Amino acid sequence: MSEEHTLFPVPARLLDPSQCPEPYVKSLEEYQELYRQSIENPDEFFGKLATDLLSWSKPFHTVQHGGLEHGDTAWFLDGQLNASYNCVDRHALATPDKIAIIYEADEPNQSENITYGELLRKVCQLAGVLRARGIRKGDTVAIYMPMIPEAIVAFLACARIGAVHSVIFAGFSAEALRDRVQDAACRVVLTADQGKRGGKSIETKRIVDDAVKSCPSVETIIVCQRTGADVPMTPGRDFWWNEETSKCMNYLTPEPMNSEDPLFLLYTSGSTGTPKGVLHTTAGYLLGASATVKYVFDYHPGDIFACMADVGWITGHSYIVYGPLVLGGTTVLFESIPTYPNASRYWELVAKHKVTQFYTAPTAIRALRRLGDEWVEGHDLSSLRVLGSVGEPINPEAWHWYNDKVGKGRCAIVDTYWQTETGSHIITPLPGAIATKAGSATVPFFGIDVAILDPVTGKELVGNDVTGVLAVKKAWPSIARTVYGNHQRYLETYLKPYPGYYFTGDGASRDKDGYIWVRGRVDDVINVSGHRLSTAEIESALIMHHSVAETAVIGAADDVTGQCIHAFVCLKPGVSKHSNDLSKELILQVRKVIGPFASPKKIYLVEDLPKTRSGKLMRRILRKIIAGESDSLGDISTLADPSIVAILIKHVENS
Ligand code: 6R9
Repeated sequence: MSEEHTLFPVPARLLDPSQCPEPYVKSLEEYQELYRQSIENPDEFFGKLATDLLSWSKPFHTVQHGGLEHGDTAWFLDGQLNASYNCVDRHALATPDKIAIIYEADEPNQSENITYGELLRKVCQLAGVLRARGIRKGDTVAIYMPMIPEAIVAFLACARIGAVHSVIFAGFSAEALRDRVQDAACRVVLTADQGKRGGKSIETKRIVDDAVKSCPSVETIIVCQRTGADVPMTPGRDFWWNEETSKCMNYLTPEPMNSEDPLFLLYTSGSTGTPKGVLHTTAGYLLGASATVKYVFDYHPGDIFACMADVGWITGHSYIVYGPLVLGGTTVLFESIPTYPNASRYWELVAKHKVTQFYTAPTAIRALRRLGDEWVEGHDLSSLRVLGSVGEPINPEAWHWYNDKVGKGRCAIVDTYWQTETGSHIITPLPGAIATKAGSATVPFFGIDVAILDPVTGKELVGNDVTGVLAVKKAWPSIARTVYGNHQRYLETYLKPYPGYYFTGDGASRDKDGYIWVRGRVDDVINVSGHRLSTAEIESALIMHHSVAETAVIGAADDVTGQCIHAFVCLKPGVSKHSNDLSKELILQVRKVIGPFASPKKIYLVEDLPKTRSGKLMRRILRKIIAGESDSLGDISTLADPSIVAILIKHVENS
């Protein structure tokens, strides 16, 4: 039977009160009733949720205003709150000795626990440093840090004083960092001397130094000592984290923020070459992140939540930092990689810290599955209740392996579909309520009015058994409010393609049982190991190389990384294709401009690219050639030079 027809019921163990805490939502009927309320009466539903989950220094009067039609969504108007108060103070007051962060360092024997009491002091002190450097509400602060507890402290210190943080994934190159710091005119960069990952050192501070050479907005760099390496410090600009924080008071009053005040920016890739700073605001975002930790991960007091993402991506923002901490939970911060020192690392981590919710990406699951079951066997994984997947569609083989070998058939698998722009999960099962299917993100979360649209007419495809593009009909609390400095781009990317809807950029089907299957991007965004990249961004990196005349980047299927990058490159006249190192140089070029995670897997040095007579590149043809579907290229008569196709096919076959 195909995966589409096989339903996996909620594991009986989760509904047995002698084995597990009672799930917040316990049956399909209960989910359906709550979902109905959330759609029919969102003011009441989200008004109550926001009062239950968040602490307000001034209550809100209006639950929601504006929406998708005009791109002016606003939630919890007139309310005031502070994210760091919600994540730290109130828990530090109630349970100061409770562990907030379990830091699982690169070397397994260097773990460290941080209590809510300690976290409050660290956050206040760093907030004091930022204040002393002149940072005020609304200023932008860049965070370029390895996966160490101070990274979380950095998020919360910014939030405490109302500064807008912009975290840049520490795998980005100096040039990529520079562009993002410039775009938001960040005044401070919070960083570390070096990073540590899989036993290797990363020259974090040197990358920052390189980047800020052309960032006149940067006045201050605060450097945390991760390894104690000797790094250059520029007097008057660079300061040691510990020296500065030790001069600050243990307490600093949190700045009261309006619900709609910005909390952070996070750059993500779209269809064009320049990344956009997606902006999230305070109350709606915090509500989305915490409500999904509560309901989607069924997080109960005492649970140990382990999200394996990097804090540099949205998954880290919502499910390492804000979601678990708003709930007063314990979050695991994992600095290493799944295969260091060996492929049991994840499972040792689960056993050591008695993890209850574990969250990773299909690419990691596939890579570990390939290495063999022996790495999972023999570890005590009995604490696990919920296993999450995120970042890309999960293929059934990986889903089954996760369910059988890791979950032993006793855990709920939650395949959570969402995006940087959605802030929190929008399509996902709930552990105690929704039977799953291998590869389907299943059903919409509360308040998400999902629509599948005909891509051409934009008409909503109602009923089941339909395929089209995935959209949402109504604004929800954690939807991004704008693109930093470019509201027009926000409207054009998300709201104008299908007026009245939020457009996700993904294709999807709703099967005959009403389950949603997300198929992947329908735009020029590619997904490599769950990292979102735009083809245009990689193309513009390649074109900066002096030998390159023209290029076309394509996402090709890959067994481990989901997609990988193939680049077709036409060289400038006079440049020899046979220079041995040119392909290597081009790969280095991409690493330099974007970062190692964007490296092309294959480079084809070709004479020409398939273009229409009007000069439009036909990527579809390149995609088909790479997929080995040269026999179904479709109509190629519109090409300026159809003979190029046979040449390209030969080229790809021979390489
Ligand atoms: C959270 C995150 C978003 C894109 C999204 C889609 C893909 C994420 C998925 C999934 C199928 C899932 N995606 N989760 N596709 N099933 N469970 O990854 O955010 O980096 O912005 O990427 O990732 O294509 O549009 P982001």
